[in-house]
Amino acid sequence: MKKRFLFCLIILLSPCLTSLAQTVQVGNTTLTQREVAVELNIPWEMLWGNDDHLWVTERNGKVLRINPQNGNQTVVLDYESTASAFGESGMLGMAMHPDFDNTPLVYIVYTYLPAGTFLLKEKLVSFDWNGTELLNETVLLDDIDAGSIHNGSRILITPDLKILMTTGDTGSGNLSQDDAELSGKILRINLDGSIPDDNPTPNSYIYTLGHRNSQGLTIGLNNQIYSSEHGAQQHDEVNLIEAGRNYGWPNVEGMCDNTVEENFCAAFNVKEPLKSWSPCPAVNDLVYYNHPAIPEWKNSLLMAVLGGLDGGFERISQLKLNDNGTEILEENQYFNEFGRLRDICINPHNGAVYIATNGSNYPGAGPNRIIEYRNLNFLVNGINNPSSNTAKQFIKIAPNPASEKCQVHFSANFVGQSYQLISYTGQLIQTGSIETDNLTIDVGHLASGYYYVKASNTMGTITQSLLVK
Ligand SMILES: [Ca+2]
Ligand SMILES: [Ca+2]
Ligand SMILES: [Ca+2]
Repeated sequence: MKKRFLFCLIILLSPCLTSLAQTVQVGNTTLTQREVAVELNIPWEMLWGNDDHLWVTERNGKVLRINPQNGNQTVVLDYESTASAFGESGMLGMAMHPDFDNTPLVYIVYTYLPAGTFLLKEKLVSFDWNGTELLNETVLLDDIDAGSIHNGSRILITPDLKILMTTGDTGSGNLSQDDAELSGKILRINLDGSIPDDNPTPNSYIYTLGHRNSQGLTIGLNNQIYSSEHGAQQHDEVNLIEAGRNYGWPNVEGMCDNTVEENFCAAFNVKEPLKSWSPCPAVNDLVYYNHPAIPEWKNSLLMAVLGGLDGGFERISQLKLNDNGTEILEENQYFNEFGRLRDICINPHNGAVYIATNGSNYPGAGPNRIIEYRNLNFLVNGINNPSSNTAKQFIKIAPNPASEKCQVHFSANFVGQSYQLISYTGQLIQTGSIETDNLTIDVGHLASGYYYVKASNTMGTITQSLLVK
């Protein structure tokens, strides 16, 4: 059942960084919406970094580090010419070393064309973080077959310091059952790129097989691993991952529920999904939520859903688990008004969630945004909003929505820079210089719709949406 939820507009009385605040009700908990950033370029992976920033891969090859308070974004890696992005390929999953303070390594998967070839490949690498940028790329595992479709790839570092990495079948389903191929699998890899001694098959990276294209991977209670997986037309899946098991593709879709599938499942140790969906809504990132800030979501998987080939299923699904995490008890759906939802992450301090939108249609039209949902009544150390006053960079727009003129208030460090007003379809509407920290912009001549103001200074770039009515 789809759960309907209420939106209400809150007239903004307090000086915070968003001009439009909407709320969403989750049972007895009220979540307040806030736009963190707009104008991203197909945000693919978004995670909460140990440095309390959002880290985002853009599929076209950049890594951004975003201040969740004010949306300031800096490019910490620009691999647009290296990570070959076409179709579904490009820069994909990312994870940080669990002891990032002492071992500042960032792990990334991206696709590439080896010199002199036209055969796309995929590799897992690490970079050093020097506080400003990612550098010193180290290859851990490369030469994995890739394609314009079905490349996975989420990565997860488990408490025993192994990397789990999903790979896709590259459009060739027969690879998924072939234990000589790394495609269509979940791989388990030491942090230095070698094969763990305790993998299910000696001298093999393969941890599980029979996957089509898994693009969600997370860890829950008792270190249980869950993945989401795209089906073909029917049977998107969420799976509980067990070492050495076969997940069926391409011989089995969804449950083992016809004679041919039952025979295959019995012969090849197939693990059925915890849940499957038909027609495919295009399931993507998974995170495990267990924070007290949203009690209704405790012990749940939150799953970003892209919407399916023809759209219509875009949402975040809350999948409530049983106490030992082995069953999905119910599904509730939220946030279905932003288009394709690719990714979700959690602020571990205040329990807020961030969702990354991938625009209205495949494979990533704008607007690509990051939106926060937070229970403002949940206090961290008795304080409601400890860092909102420390934001040193901001753009505030009022009124918003606007129909004739609006005031755009920039933080003082933008004075002397220029701003851009851009439509959600990417058209540059106007530019101007920020001569004072408070500009009046005439929007009366603009077509109704969403726009955003963008400004940069030495601290980085920030954006703020504006609705013209
Ligand atoms: Ca994520
Ligand atoms: Ca399966
Ligand atoms: Ca089936």
